[in-house]
Amino acid sequence: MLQDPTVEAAELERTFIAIKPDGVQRGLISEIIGRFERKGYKLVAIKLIVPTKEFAAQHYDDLSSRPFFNGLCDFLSSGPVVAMVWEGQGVIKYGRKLIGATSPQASEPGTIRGDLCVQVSRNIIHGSDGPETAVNEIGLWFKPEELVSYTKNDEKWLYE
Ligand code: IDP
Ligand code: MG
Repeated sequence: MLQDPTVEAAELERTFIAIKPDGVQRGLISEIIGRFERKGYKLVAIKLIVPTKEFAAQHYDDLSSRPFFNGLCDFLSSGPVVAMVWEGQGVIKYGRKLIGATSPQASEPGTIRGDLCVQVSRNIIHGSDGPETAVNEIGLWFKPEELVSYTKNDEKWLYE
């Protein structure tokens, strides 16, 4: 079989996904995880955590000059968050497609935000927006030993 090393590397791509406090409180954990799982991505880390406001501010560091920053950090630290790492070919970019646009009003039906929420400040899910952000966010939320490498039975049916 011909092996293209770039494809192999891409399959190991990882992204950070978080179900925000509104998604947890609204009982959408399994719905959201199910969408990533059914697509064919592999869950490599997961935990339930109530972030401190300082931690939330670190996570949203790039938005610190925005008027909604304080409210956003208050909100992210207001209750349990499901922090996850998902792996798969193209998962960073396609994960964002599954999530939809930042504003649920602009998200297409069929996307997580398009189907399941209404307001930009209560948009239920976070996903890394690029390879560099993904590495940084995974490093912020997880210790290396919390990431589990394993072979999933369906990989031979998802990838040739
Ligand atoms: P993203 O979550 O789609 O990557 P970002 O622009 O990175 O969107 O913003 C981070 C989060 O900040 C959004 O998911 C949303 O919860 C919140 N946010 C973004 N824009 C606004 C706004 O105009 N008002 C209130 N909250 C906002
Ligand atoms: Mg973002």
